[in-house]
Amino acid sequence: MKVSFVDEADIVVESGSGGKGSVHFRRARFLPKGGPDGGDGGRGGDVILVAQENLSDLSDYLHKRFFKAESGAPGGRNKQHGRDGADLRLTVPVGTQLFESETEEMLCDLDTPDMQYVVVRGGRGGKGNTHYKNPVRQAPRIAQNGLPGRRVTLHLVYKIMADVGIVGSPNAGKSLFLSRISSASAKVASYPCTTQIPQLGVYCAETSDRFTFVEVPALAGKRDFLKHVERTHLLLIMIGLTEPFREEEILKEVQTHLTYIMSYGHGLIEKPIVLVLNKLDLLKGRDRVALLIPFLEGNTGREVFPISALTGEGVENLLKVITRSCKVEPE
Ligand SMILES: Nc1nc2c(ncn2[C@@H]2O[C@H](COP(=O)(O)OP(=O)(O)OP(=O)(O)O)[C@@H](O)[C@H]2O)c(=O)[nH]1
Ligand SMILES: [Mg+2]
Repeated sequence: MKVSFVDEADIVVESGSGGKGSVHFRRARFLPKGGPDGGDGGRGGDVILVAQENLSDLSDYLHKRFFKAESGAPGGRNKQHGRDGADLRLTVPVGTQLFESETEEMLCDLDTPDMQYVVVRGGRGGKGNTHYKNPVRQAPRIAQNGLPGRRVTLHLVYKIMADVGIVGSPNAGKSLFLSRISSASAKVASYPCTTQIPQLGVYCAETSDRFTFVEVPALAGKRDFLKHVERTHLLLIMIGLTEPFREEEILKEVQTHLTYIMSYGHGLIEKPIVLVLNKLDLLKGRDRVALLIPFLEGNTGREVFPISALTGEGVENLLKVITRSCKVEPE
């Protein structure tokens, strides 16, 4: 199982320089003073970032930080054009945003597979001396240098592409729920904060629609993982119910999550958010849950769904609501 997850990286990219134009004169037998025939230099390579589907984080950019495209070759004799430098294509996971570090401006959001962005264009090749011949200058000894490549420092931020975000309390049963509805194999364990990095699972509905769920580490975690639910259509806040519980304490727990989501900003609090009370199977009677639901709904204005990730009770109903909500609000 992958234990590290790199969702931000800083890299420096540089396009290739253009090749030099050539100073050369035609040489042939019986032609002592041939005219200029120096070719142009080749164009430098571009640096292009490409969104690739099978990548799951930015760990490729953890150690190597500097990337340069190939420069163009110089022009040659006989008007030979120098070879163009090869473009440098750097792959990043789908969902990576590119920022120019200096200005903090977002250059591109690579949010669809195979989407590309040319960060810097290669320098133009220099002109060979053939271009400088004119009626008064028959033997130009000058040519142009290629233009230098451009260097840019980029800040990359990977934000997972998913339809539904699962946040909530440690040990609430988020991973068990995820593995119940998808083929994800997120580790499930009876201690808090088992999940240290975001976990993805794809739920295939009967209608053959597919929805991607992401579990982010419980909010008690050290790092801020909420960026990975920014792109979702819907958030689940999951709470594990264990007896004995007090209604006010559950409400407080829910409000802590809502406050955290609100203070994160980025419009998260405006998304549809539903509350999921898990571990229903552990409760002796259902009477108190029947009272807890309207109590929470009344105090938070959010819909509440009781489920058991273990037995599956209530899960189907919850999934119906989720799929409906995701289909109504496609981005
Ligand atoms: N009885 C019962 N146990 C559950 C249920 N859901 C989860 N559990 C148990 O609760 C513990 C925590 O489950 P996880 O799925 O790891 O919880 P989590 O929310 O992902 O936890 P962290 O990743 O550590 O925050 C495990 O021992 C699960 O077996 C449930 O519906 N009923
Ligand atoms: Mg977990």
